[in-house]
Order: sequence, then structure tokens, then C-alpha cells
Amino acid sequence: MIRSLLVANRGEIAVRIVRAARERGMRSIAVFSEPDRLAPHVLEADEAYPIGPAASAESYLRADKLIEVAKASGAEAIHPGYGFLAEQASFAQAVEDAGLIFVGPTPETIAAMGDKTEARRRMAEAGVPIVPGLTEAVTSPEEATAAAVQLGFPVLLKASAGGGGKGMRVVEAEADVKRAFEAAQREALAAFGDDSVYLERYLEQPRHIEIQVLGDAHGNVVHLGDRECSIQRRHQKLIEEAPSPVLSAEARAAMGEAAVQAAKAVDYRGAGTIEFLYHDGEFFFLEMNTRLQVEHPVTELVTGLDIVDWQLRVASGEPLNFGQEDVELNGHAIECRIVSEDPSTGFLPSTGVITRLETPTGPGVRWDGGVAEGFEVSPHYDPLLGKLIVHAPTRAAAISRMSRALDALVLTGVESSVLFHRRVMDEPDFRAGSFSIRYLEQHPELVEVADSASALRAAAVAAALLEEGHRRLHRTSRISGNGSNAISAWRASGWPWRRERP
Ligand code: MV4
Repeated sequence: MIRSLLVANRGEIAVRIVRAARERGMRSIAVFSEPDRLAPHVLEADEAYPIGPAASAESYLRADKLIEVAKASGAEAIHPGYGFLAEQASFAQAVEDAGLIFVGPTPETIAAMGDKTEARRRMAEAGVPIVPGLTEAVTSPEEATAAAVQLGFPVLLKASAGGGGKGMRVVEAEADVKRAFEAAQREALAAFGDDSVYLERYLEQPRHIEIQVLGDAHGNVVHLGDRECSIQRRHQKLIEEAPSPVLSAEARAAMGEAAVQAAKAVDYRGAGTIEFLYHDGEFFFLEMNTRLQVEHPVTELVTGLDIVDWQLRVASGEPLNFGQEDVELNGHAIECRIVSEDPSTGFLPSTGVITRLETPTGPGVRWDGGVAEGFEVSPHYDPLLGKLIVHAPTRAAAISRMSRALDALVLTGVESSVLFHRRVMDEPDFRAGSFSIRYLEQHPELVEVADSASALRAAAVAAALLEEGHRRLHRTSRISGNGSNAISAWRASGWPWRRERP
């Protein structure tokens, strides 16, 4: 039994983990950088310790400081969350070497899955379908060219140490392999300190579908169904749902079984994700993520399981007390990642103080947030402000529920993706479930700036609602209202519940 947990993270995921620890009866210990002194994750934890200045490299990425704080505070375990040190085998090893429990898989598993060619070898051995291509790095342009010709164009050069899209190069023809190989090597070296690259057949418009797995320290592994994660921009996912709208029952079962095989092949412990590319009924192993993922809530809502709680139980040595046959998928869940980026400027980061935050409530509506009113969103960290997640009996009902919830979300002080997300909920291809990983590039209208006439109309409606809300609050007449301290029904998304026609 773990009695005290250090959460080596910040933002919404640190809040999520602190709450899970509290429900398990564990003492929660937060860490914070200078600008995070009064951040929500700090205020919700039982204790909190400073670990350095704003820059991640000097705070949340300092393995030595985190372990020092864990020891000084009497923490028995460390949960890394996602990002930062979550998939650094050396950090997991250092935690274990310090006599602490790492909430996650073993350092060996993390290292094996971090090496993309080794991961492909292990998966192929376990009978999991991998994207056609090599399972060893290519070391010269000649070798790369020969392999590409044999595989057939287009091919994709990838960094062995990669993931997340860095060091990737699509090659369309034999004449371009040499240049692309050299560029991919350089980029891989700069990004990962390792210039090994290999190649795969390039799938042009696949979907990204992943399976959540959960293993314990006693050899039991179950999968918790699939998530559709195709809607992304530059490898940042923006909308996830469970289950995928396109998988047949047979494909879902086959993918789930493959994921369990994959996890068993690496003695997987804790929560993990097997990513697949899916196209025309075929699926191929892409990568394994050896951590809790941002989008875990959609799986929690359709399975009724608390994944973070299970991470803590597994880390405490508890066996899973249910089998695959006990896992049922109910209804449909959708998550919108609300980021402090401005879609109308190509998703440029937006920073500033959150001046208002009102989050929607109601049946099947969940907000996993990491910011609060008065908190300053700084440029130092990930732009994720919080996740709006809904659950309903059907996908259509979930889309309606998400639309309603986005309308009710008030978030001011920074630019955000709320309006963009609201537009996607109305977009016919999204509603039809008809999209691939290229959805956003194929729908530029979703990020277009409103023209000045509609902006003016929106401003007029906002002003009218502002005044009306103020009158309601102060029970004043139209004549006596003085306009100060006005509270309104205006919504940042631009979709007020009441349709006003100017
Ligand atoms: C691919 C692919 C097409 N064909 N591999 C992107 C990041 C890294 N995790 C792997 N990625 C891809 N690998 C082959 N053989 C397309 C992508 C890809 C992608 C994958 C999942 C989600 C979003 C993506 C966006 C662009 C490219």
C-alpha cells in the first residue's frame, strides 16, 4: 500500500492525479516552478514544494530535484503524469534506485518501446501487424534507396529514437531518397542525439486509432477499448472520442487482442496505449505510449473504470480484479482539448491572465482543468488549459451534448480553441465520422477569421446581452442600469443560448 504520492507534473493532469490520490487515501505531494506557486495543482495537493524557475529544464524536468523532494517529503511513490519525464527510462530507473515506486511500467519496458525499431521487432515477434517496412536502421543513402525501392513509394523515413513526428520525411521517388535520408539523420541527431533512421511504407490518409491497455505486476493484461484520435494538428490532438466511429465489431476485437498481445510481449505494467494506423479495414502497429495519456477520460467514461486509480492500485502491487469479459463499452464519449492558442492565427500561443472561467456542468459533462480565474497562462508550458469531456448514449447525442457544453463554457483573458471546437461539432464530415489524420488541412474553413460584418454583429449582440444580464443581476430597469460590474450571458464561443437578431 502506497501512503504518499509525489506528482511530478503540473496543470490538469497533476490536478487529476492529486484527486485520485486523495480518493485512495494517499497523501498528495505537489511540486511547482516559480510561476506555478499558486497554480491549481499546488492548491489542491496536501503539500507542495518549489523545484526551480519557470523553464521546464530547470524545474519539471529536473529528475534529481524531484527525487530529492520525494525523499525529503517522505513520498513513497512518484507519478510522472504525461510529457516531461513520463517516458524517460532513466528517470524511472533513478526513482527505483532511490528506493521509491515509479507509477508506470519498468524502465526496461519504457526503453524498449522508446526505440521505434526495437518496438517494431518486438511487436512483429508477438504477431502484431506492423506498418510494412524495416525493423533495423539504415546506415547509408545507398541502403536507404535500395530498401525504399523494394518497399515501393511513397516511403516515410523515421527517426529510430523518435515519436511525435520529429525527424520524419516523406519520399515520393527514388531520386529523392539520398537528400531526405541525410536531412532525416540531421534532424534526428538534433532532436534526439541519435541519428538512426529507418523507413516504412507511407500511408497517405490513415486514421489514428489507439487501444488503452492496463496490466498488473502479476502478468494480467486487459484492454479498455479504442479511441479515435485522428483530429489533430501538427501531432497535437484536438479531439478524441471513444469508441471510434468506423471500427466494426470484428476490427475492434482484433485490434484489442493485438494490443493485449503487444502489452504481454513487453510485460506491461500499469496503463499504456498501443497506437495503430487504420485504413480500409486494415490496422498496423505504430507506437506504444508507456504512460497515462491526455485522452484517458473518454475511455473512463465508456468503461466506467478509473484509470488513474488503477495505476495507483497496480503500483501498490494489487492484481486486476476483473477480466476482459468484464470490460463493457457503453455509449459514446468525446473530449475537446481546450488550448490557449488562437485558431484564427494558425494556432499561435496566447498568454495572459484568465479573467473569467465558468465550466459547464450537467449529466455526462466533465471538466478536467488545470487553470483558474486569476491564474496567468505563461509561454513556458504546454498550452492545454483543460479538457471538456462528454458522455451520452450515442455519438449524435454526445455531439449535441458537447455543443451545448462548449456554448456554456466561458473562458476569457486568453485566446482559446473553444470556437474552433464548436465549429467542428457542426461540421458535416465530423458529424458523419468521415475523416482521417488530415481532417484539419482538408477543412480550412474551421479556422477562418470571421469577416468584419459578422464580428460587428457579434459585438452588438454581446453588448445587448451584457446589458440584459446586468439588468437581471441588479433587478434594475433599462433606464436605471449604470453598466458597471456587468455580468452577462455572453459566451466566448460566440454561440449564446439565445439567438438575437440585430
Ligand atoms: C506514419 C504515417 C503514415 N505512414 N507512418 C506521426 C508521428 C509518429 N508518431 C508517427 N506518425 C505517422 N506515421 C506511416 N508509415 C503518418 C503519421 C502521422 C500521424 C500519425 C498519427 C497521428 C497523426 C499523424 C499526423 C501526421 C502524420
